[in-house]
Amino acid sequence: MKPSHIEHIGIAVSSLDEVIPYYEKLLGQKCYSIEEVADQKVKTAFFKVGQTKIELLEATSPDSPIAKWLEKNPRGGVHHIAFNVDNVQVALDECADAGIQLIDTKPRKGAEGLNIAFLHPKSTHGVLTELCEQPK
Ligand code: CMX
Repeated sequence: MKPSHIEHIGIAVSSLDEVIPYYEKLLGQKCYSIEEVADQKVKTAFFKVGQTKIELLEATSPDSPIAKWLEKNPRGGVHHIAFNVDNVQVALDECADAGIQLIDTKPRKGAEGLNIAFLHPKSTHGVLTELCEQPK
């Protein structure tokens, strides 16, 4: 697996409305998209810095991964890092062969129509890692 670039950095927040103005000021741009991803139980807000996006994540349900993470990290912060790969299924198979624990054994649909899959932080040295493939 050889990712082309960091697709996005996922940042967990308690409230998009509270945090979006900070990033708009910091990055000198308007948030270009807000999208709910029902499958992941999140609402996302996106910014772009070069090829890499900043993805703010708000929970849409108490059992969302973001709600659970915020219980332990109430101030919010970096939740995951996402790498862009050509083919998520091929990359997942390579990770499994290398003994990395997968959260998803098959790609799912994420925000912006990307194919996505997660690797478990217990086998990635504590960093929740996402693999992303652009829609064809
Ligand atoms: N980064 C690093 N470690 C994390 C973590 C994160 N984001 N989230 C949880 N963990 C750690 C916990 O600290 C805990 O470690 P310890 O056992 O040492 O205490 C361990 O993982 C288990 O955590 P948990 O609170 O019991 O949470 P769960 O097992 O229920 O779930 C995880 C953890 C990573 C499997 C789950 O959050 C998951 O499936 N994540 C992938 C999907 C996701 O995060 N979706 C939201 C983003 C969607 C998007 O980008 O569109």
